Amino acid sequence: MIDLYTWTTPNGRKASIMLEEIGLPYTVHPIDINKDEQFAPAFLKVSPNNKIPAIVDGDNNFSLFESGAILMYLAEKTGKLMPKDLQARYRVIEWLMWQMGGIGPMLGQVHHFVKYNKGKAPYAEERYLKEAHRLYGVLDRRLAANEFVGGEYSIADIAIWPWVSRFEWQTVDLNAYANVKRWYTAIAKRPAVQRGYKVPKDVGEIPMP
Ligand SMILES: N[C@@H](CCC(=O)N[C@@H](CS)C(=O)NCC(=O)O)C(=O)O
Repeated sequence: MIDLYTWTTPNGRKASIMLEEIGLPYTVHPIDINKDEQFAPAFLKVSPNNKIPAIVDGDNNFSLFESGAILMYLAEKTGKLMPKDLQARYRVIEWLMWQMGGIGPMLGQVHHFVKYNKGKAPYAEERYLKEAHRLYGVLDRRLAANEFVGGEYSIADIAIWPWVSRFEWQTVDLNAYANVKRWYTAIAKRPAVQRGYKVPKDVGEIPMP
């Protein structure tokens, strides 16, 4: 049994979608980051960086924070959603790192400046929107030649998809990125993704382009 500490955000949904995909039983502990629950001493024991998501694996009492590490751990534990072949595995890790270092932090800044603080910092809005569109272009070119970012559906797709699901917040028109739109729509139809999207609570349907 896995304990999952999460909230209704892209990083949180990576972990819940992964748990739904691999079919491991898990208990959800909502950490409401709008109420600063991420700073509670009990939560800091499993997530010293005071951010969600985090997990504790009841099989070995092992706790883990950082969504990319959680995806890799669960993939290795179950032998699912990560290729065995060395090069194929590192292709997936490459795109997972691209999400962790690029898509996540940059789109996070778009949410901050463009959605929540519009008009306050025009330079920041321009800078992060430009970077967002560059990243969408990179993803679109990758998906032009590959059904999923790593070839087969993998933890790299699970890491990227929840960030793309906020395309409306980012003022990004998915119709301008036909390959991303095809990939996004196909993943949105997966029952595990639909279940994982609604963890820890249902805040509405998956946005569709
Ligand atoms: N690199 C971390 C980022 C986690 C993260 O930024 N989580 C956000 C929600 S998406 C959070 O907990 N924010 C609370 C805060 O910043 O105090 C990961 O991928 O797990």
